[in-house]
Amino acid sequence: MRALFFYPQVELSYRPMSAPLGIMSIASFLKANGHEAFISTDVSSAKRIRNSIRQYKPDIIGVSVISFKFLNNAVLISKTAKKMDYPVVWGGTMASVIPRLALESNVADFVSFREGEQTWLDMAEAFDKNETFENIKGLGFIKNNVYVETGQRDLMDLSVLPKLDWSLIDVKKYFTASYGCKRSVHIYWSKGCVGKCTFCYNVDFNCSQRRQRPVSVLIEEMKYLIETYGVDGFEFTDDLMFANPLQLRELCNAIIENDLHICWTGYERIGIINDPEDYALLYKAGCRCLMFGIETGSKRIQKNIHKSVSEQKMIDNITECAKAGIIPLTTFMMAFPDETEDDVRETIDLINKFDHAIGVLNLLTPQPGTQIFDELVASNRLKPLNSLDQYARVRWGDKLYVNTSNISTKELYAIANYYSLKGMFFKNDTSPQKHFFDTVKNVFGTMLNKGPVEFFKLGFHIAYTFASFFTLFLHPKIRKKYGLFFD
Ligand code: B12
Ligand code: SF4
Repeated sequence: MRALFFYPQVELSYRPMSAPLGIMSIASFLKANGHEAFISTDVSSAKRIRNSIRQYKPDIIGVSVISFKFLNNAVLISKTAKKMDYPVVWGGTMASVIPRLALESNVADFVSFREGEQTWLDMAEAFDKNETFENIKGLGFIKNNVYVETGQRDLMDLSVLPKLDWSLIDVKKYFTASYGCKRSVHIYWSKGCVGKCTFCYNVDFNCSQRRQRPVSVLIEEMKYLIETYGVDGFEFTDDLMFANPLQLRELCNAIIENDLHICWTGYERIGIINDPEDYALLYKAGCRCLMFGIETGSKRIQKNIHKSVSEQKMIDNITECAKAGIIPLTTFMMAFPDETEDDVRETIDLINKFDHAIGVLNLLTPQPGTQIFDELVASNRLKPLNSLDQYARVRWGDKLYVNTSNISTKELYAIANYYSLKGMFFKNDTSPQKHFFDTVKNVFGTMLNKGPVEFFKLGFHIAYTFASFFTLFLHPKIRKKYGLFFD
């Protein structure tokens, strides 16, 4: 079977997209098992999509829909492919949580749930034998106007996966400048996280489990990227880099022993790396930034969202991380259901305690497929959207889509704007100015690559977003109430 996978584009995104790791993994697995697979990212118009389909002459088309911002382009790809009479399969983190909408809108013939490697291999084998897909686990489809799901698949043992085949994409297109390196690409070692946070996709999508690829496979892949494309850094997309210190030592020692000389970033949980020597080892292996999802300073909210961590552990871990020379990036959230002024003040107090860490504050966007979303729907506080178009219009993360906290939306925006500005200009001892100028350089580099029309659209979007941060100064009372001042 010949499969062609499309990776949709996100409108108005200044960040270079990450390499399409999900469909690369599926395509590499298919190829290793004797099938043909290709990836197209040439998706900016129906004409280009048609050209890709004509070029690769696939038997079946897959579309990766990993976040809501992909939706408009994913719909264009699917409609174009279906007009040419190709069967279309949607998959990815977002497709998995709204399968019926995709199927009922007639943009997909099948939706594949959760990880797609084994499901695609089963589909390829069924295709070659001229059999139906209807008995293959992990799929949703509509038959005789009735929605059918074929049952959940077990999570895969990642050691059976081959090395990712990076020749499937134009690697240089995905280079970003990141914490000390100029040609960094996204990569993954593990899938999933052991956490049970009520706002996170992991609990359902990865059944709160973390699985990893063999370190030898990862190192081989990194070496190949360094030697073939001159890659000098990696951004790990793993939700939880290390579930225990042994995993940390295994990876760091392998990087050091293989003389990779790279810099890299990753996501970690508070309370797992406690030994200063482990932070020193991380630095020696090239780790330059670790992102810690702290979320809230309120014990009450911590309990509600199933993410309880002691404040002393947070302070200890972040201090040790910074001492080792690794930038600790701390992320916080506000606008949780029933969050009160006191909860918000506790979070602000906590952010202010980490003056050697870069703090990012996001407002909660309840996502389908998470416990928080289901609870809000069950209690009639949130209405699920009922079309792909509505989902595509939500400004995920940028604007509040629903506010179920006890704080006014105006106050939440003011606090979020304050931390956005603080993160950019008013920083501390980890050289945020450099961080800011690196970001500006990245943004302009990416904008210039997009061509004149996108350049102006994107320029306007960035200027608008940037200007909106300054609306903070229109609210002196809120600034005074929460102490939102710059030193
Ligand atoms: C890298 C990343 C980004 C990057 C780049 C994203 C991009 N568009 O290229 C950045 C940082 C820019 C980003 C931004 C955002 N992201 Co993001 N991101 C990720 C991250 C960390 C890694 C994705 C990845 O490569 N995973 C590794 C591969 C191997 O796994 P995978 O992609 O899931 O693929 C597997 C399956 O999904 C499935 N599959 C995937 N594609 C397909 C296709 C077919 C046809 C089939 C059958 C199966 C299939 O099989 C694959 C192999 O097992 C994920 C979390 C995660 N760890 O996955 C979040 C994640 C995808 N992001 C998410 C979100 C919400 C966002 C934002 C909207 C956040 C915001 N508020 O702005 C923005 C969206 C902007 C955008 N540009 O898309 C959510 C999506 C949730 C959801 N249910 O839709 C995730 C899951 C994070 C989370 N904690 O909730 N993101
Ligand atoms: S710790 Fe992070 S990745 Fe893990 S479940 Fe919680 S929010 Fe998700």
